[in-house]
Amino acid sequence: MYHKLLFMSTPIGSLGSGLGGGVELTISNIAKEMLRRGHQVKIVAPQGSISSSLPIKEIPGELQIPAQNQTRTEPIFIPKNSVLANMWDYARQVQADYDLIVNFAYDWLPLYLTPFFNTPIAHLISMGSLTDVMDQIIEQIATQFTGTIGVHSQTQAATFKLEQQCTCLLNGMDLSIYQFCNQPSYNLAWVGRIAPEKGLEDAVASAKITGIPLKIFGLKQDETYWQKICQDYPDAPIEYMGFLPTVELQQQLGKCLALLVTPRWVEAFGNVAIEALACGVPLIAYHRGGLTEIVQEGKTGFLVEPDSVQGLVEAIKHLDEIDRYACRQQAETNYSLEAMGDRVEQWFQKILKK
Ligand code: HBI
Repeated sequence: MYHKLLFMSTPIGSLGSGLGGGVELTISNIAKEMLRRGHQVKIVAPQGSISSSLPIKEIPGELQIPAQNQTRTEPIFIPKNSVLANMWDYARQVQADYDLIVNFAYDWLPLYLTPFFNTPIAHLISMGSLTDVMDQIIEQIATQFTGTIGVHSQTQAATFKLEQQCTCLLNGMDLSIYQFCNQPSYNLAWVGRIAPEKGLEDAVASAKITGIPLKIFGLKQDETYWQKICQDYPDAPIEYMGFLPTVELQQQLGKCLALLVTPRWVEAFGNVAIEALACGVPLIAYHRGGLTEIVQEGKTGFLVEPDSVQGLVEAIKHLDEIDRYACRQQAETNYSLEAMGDRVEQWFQKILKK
């Protein structure tokens, strides 16, 4: 059974700009996998979106502000000539040509518009609870249109009090890009946007205490935050490796003893953790957010008490108990494009059957 699918991208940046963060990868991975399975896919995204192989309809207009920059009680902001509004006006016009519209934006408008459309709309919610206005509309649509809300983890769903009323999709990526490495060199890894909610300072502190060099990969999003870490830990053995394309990142990451995952907030999932597992790299993560559903304690890594540097240091001492190949196997079993494609296809079928 083949479907005609309209994918509505994030309005905070054009596809390929990196502004959309993890959701850019999620959209292209799911689109590629649905096309491979014989479905038709069209992606609607802000002007300037590029993709080598995916059919994109570019929409002009003012970008939306990132939800994580908003306070919990702030109202919705819709700028003049909003690209979000323009994207959904396009969807309204072409909806009859599609069996299902899939929304990847973490925004109020697409959710609010659901009852106004004839074509069913599925919403993949990409982050945990951030603002009251989003919580309210997500819970309302989850109740009114059961089964149409998708999430990446149960922990994320719990931040909206959605445990039963949503479909948990985990995530998935093209594992053929990630090479398994069984001979690590003597250093730890940390990967992510360098920003306060990611808790990099704890990984740096663990490197200082253990004396194991720490390689840091990712976009320096907050320069002052980075400077403060360098001032607070002047003699920590750290090396900033830059924001690398996936092929280079996985080459470097694969050679590390472990990936330290130190989030201060509830990460909906943990794409970088899957990338590490795919290379055979064990995880040492705070017991918080989506990571708690990824790390297989003692088998593919360790979960430690949140915000405890001592917990990280303790876990690092037990790394030789982990079989690196078990990490690769977990990625292949749960997080391949194939496995993710099955979960997404089942989600779509369930909605279309209604
Ligand atoms: N903020 N307003 C808004 N809309 C989005 O779609 C959005 C966002 N912030 C972050 C984001 N999407 C993605 O980078 C994460 O969900 C992965």
